[in-house]
Amino acid sequence: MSDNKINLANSFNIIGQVISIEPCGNGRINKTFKIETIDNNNNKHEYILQRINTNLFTNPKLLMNNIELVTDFVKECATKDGSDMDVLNIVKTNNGENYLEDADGNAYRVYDYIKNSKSVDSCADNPALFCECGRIFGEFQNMLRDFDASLLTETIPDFHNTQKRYNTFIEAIKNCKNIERFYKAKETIKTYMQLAEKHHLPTIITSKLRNGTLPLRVTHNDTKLNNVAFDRNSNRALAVLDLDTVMPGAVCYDFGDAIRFGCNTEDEESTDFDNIQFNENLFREYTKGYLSSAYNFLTDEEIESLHKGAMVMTFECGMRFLTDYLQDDVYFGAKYEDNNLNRAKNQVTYLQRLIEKEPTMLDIIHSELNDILENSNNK
Ligand code: GN1
Ligand code: MG
Repeated sequence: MSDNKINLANSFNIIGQVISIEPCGNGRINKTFKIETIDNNNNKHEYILQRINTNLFTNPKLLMNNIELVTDFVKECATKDGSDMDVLNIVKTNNGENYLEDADGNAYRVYDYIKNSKSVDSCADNPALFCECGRIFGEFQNMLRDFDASLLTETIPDFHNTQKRYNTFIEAIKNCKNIERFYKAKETIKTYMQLAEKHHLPTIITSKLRNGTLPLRVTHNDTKLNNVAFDRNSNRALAVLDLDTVMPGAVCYDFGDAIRFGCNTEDEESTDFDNIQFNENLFREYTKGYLSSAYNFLTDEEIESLHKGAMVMTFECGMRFLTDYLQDDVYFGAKYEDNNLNRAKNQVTYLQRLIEKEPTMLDIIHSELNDILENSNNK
């Protein structure tokens, strides 16, 4: 534990003496640590310390302003609705700021650690966890229904504008200076381009947002399973984490990104492409949980768009990995030379499985919705 980190932790309004600061979580963007402290009465306290990636989030002030607005709003909703949802709580600096900028321009923030919580990267062995994950993301969207989106800064403009992402991808292909990488990626690039054209993936959601078929809402935009805190004992979903990308968006982005990450039988980092399948059972669980808390505010068009969101988010994320590969890993970074190419191959293999399962996904969505409607009518 370096003195620097201890000093950093002590610049925030934490209780007690720091006893440990350890790296935690699997986020790709920010660096995350868990702080443990002990107070004079021997009580332990836990916090999360994060270094904000200011290469992407170039304006941490506006980013933290967004997070403060959203967490305050959700806290109020949870109290009003009698919900047991826990909400990230920003620990202010000793000067009362919601983040700290050091002399080198690095930005840090601290949250209370969600009490008695754990995070999970897969729920293949415990499908009920994924139902919980869906329920809490549905509830989160539901709470943000009346939030005034004009108060939010777009922290990363056009984050899920798949059409723009596609244009950037095409530009990256044209401008790629790394010839070796270009040739290694050629077949994968071709597959992405063919699927884009055949299934209209770059425009299928963006065009519906533009013409008003799908409403623009406030969404989370990064709904990976590991962005939910679960109760260590009961496995109930306690809180939604990683609020950096809460921005205007389509509900199917959130549904879709959760399915992209959670229903792939292989991890995002896996290179065992032949083993990549769509886990139908987990899809049913997520859909059940999500619709239970979201069905009463979704429009028919939104319900019909959910499975498309899974395809579009997988396409988009894979394409972002591939773009990054062509641009020498400037965004996501890489643990080894072809990491981003392999991530892109993983995603495109999974995308093909999702496309095959389109009718199955739609059937499950309809049957889960019918069950919920029947149950609510019988009450
Ligand atoms: C990043 O930070 P993390 O790991 O939750 C990325 C997401 C990608 C994801 C892929 C701000 O999320 O958009 O889907 O990696 N977040 C940002 O694993 O770009
Ligand atoms: Mg995250």
